[in-house]
Amino acid sequence: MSQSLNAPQHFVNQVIGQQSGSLNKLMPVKAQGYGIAPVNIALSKYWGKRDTVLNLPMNGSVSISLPGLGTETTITLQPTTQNSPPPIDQIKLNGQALKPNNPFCVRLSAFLDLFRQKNHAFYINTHNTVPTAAGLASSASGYAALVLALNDLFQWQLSTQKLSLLARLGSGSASRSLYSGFALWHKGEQADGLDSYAEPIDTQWPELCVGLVKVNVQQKPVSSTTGMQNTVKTCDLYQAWPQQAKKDMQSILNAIEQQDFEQLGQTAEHNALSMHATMMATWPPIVYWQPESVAAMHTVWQLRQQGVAVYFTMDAGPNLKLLFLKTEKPAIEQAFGDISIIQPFKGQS
Ligand code: 2P0
Repeated sequence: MSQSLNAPQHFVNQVIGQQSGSLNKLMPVKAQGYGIAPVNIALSKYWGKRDTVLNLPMNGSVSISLPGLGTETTITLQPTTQNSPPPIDQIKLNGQALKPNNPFCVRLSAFLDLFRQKNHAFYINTHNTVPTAAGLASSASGYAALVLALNDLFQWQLSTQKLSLLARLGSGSASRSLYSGFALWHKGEQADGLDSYAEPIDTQWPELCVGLVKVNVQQKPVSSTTGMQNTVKTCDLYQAWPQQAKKDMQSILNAIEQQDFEQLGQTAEHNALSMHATMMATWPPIVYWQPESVAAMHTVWQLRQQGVAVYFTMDAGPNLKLLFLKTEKPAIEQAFGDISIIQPFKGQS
């Protein structure tokens, strides 16, 4: 492998099996590639990178995917001529053509550079069924769907584990969105990043419900990527995070295995609040919460005092995700009114 390749390109070539002198893996085999992937909610969170170039996390994480919420993407190669100027991708998001200098396009095109022959431009048509950048993890489903679409376009026929590695390079949490149900993203130990991928956890939990409390679906003020880098750099409390994250991840895995809801809920809520504590102790401070977020937390705590087993988790945004079992659905609906309730394993038992 050439020494002149940058690290992400070398990583991609290793994963897709691109070797100099061998079959070109970046020649499309089909006219169009297609991919669809769900969003996922982390029960024990990813916050902080140990390698920002290969997008390697400081800690492992565990998630649950939400069926019916996610991203659907098609990708086509644009016709180009030999002497045409450098390629510019055309990107449509939710039916709207975006300008190439839109930050969404800049990030996507930089990722696509890893899969591009020099004069190739792509046409991407992507639809989210969750509000973009609203703390509902559309980048996770987005990069997972894109990698599936690339796998289809180029007919690599990669294992889901390898697709998870590629999705991770686009967005860390995307590594977990290749799966339905529970997924475990391994932190990995190797410097080359080839052991940091997600795997499915083969356990169903049909009674488990996730409630989406939408406080605000506007673009978040600080991206996760920037936020976690500032946390790693400036937050003294963060030193304690990787160890707690490891312990919480094990506790969540045990709770899933034992179907112990109290343990799952308690650990997930404590883990989320601990992550937010490191965000708040970052400089400049990162506070994703809004007054309505705190009000919703108090409602959850009051419900628990009344004997309703409900817990929450929160990501890089103001919205709460409630965790409860199906038996508590009427109490949750009464307290929160019009919230979306998803049963991740409904129909799969
Ligand atoms: C998670 N989040 O585990 C955590 C909890 C947000 C808070 O993964 O820089 O968009 O693209 O790797 O994956 C969001 O971070 O960040 C995230 P990048 P990503 O779900």
